Amino acid sequence: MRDSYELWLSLKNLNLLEHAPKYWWPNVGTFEVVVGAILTQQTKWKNVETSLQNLKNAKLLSLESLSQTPIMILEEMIKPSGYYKKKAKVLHNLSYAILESFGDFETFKESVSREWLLSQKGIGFESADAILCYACEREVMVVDNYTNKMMKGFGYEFESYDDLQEWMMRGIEENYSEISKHYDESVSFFTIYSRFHGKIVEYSK
Ligand code: 39A
Repeated sequence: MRDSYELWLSLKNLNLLEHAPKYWWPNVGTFEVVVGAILTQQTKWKNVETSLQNLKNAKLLSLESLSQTPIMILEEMIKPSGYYKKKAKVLHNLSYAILESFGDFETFKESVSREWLLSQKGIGFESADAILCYACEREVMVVDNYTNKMMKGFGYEFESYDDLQEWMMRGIEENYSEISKHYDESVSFFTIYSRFHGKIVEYSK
């Protein structure tokens, strides 16, 4: 494989996202994605869906509620997605920090930086980029263990998360005109990156 465009093309031909939401992650652009990005660490997506539903049923799936609800209650709600004590603290602290630094979710979406996210306890590269891409609709591609494993299978090894991400995004940027031929209307990098990551996850599963 020469570049990430070749991988994109092979995966695109498999129609892996036929039944998925437009940008693969459900409810893109909402606070729910921030919560999902934390809960999905080291667990299956099915478990994340159960925890999200618990929070929704209890009317706790909002910035204000998560920052005010006692951590013990959050722990009960998110138990299905594992590491619930750590994740409840991260969710509580992150919600509080978003409100304190940005005032509301819309302002957070428009102005948060990767550096700000990475400076929050419990947020690593993958969670930060998932929030930037799927919650804030930025032109960022998430790379994860699945991406790393897949690339290893093709004989590529990367020294860091950022090196792998740079390689994945460069192949798309350099072949944008070829990629755009697969779409009727002009396609955004946000659309390509959000779906490309989704295709890698769905294929790997
Ligand atoms: N591992 C995952 C997922 N698997 C997922 N979906 C399926 C929809 N999302 C959104 C995040 N992480």
